[in-house]
Amino acid sequence: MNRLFHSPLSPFCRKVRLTLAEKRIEVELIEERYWEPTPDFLRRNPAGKVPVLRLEGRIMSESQAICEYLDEKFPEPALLPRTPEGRYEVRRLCAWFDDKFHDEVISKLVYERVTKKVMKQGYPDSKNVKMGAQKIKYHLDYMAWLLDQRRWLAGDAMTLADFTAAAHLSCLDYISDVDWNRSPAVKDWYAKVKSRPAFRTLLADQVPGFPQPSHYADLDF
Ligand SMILES: N[C@@H](CCC(=O)N[C@@H](CS)C(=O)NCC(=O)O)C(=O)O
Repeated sequence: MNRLFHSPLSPFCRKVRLTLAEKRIEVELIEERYWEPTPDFLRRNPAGKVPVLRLEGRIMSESQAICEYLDEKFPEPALLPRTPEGRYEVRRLCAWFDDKFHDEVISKLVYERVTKKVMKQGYPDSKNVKMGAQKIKYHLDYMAWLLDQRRWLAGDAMTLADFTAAAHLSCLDYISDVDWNRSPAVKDWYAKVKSRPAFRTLLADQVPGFPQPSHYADLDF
């Protein structure tokens, strides 16, 4: 049985879930409390991080490596362009969201508001929350600037860059931390990604102690 060891509000896990679903690869989702690592979990990934994918007997970690592997192994529908230039731009934007966006926004909002509580690590630090709420504006404006020139984030076709960005934004949307009125272009883009069948798995998520807001699963938000 194929399995994804994951955590519901991890953007890295969400990016892999979107890629698997887009390629119609069925997996059993197993929730991993990565902050209380078991010997089995560390055997699967000595780095002690989720996601971990078990696919056809192979154990894999690191979301970008997993998604690129899946795209090579199951080429349709393609999530990376054919040209080196196109692939470069997708990888650049995946790194933008997985590194910069994660550090400046996710770790300041999702970590402070949700992860800390789940891990019993105390209360949100309001300085960090304020900083994250400030920084997300810059990122939404950058996305709006990209979408002013392109149909999708990395070009004229939907790619892994869109799934990566949407995976991160969807975690924030779960805690109502995205101002969708800031840019109609970003809102339209998110609506397009959100309405794909692959997105359904994310819309069904329920995090104990954090009820899903009503707009979260609404395709007409
Ligand atoms: N570069 C990794 C990052 C994965 C990651 O940081 N996952 C977090 C959950 S969102 C985690 O497992 N953190 C545990 C730790 O850092 O010890 C990837 O893309 O898969």
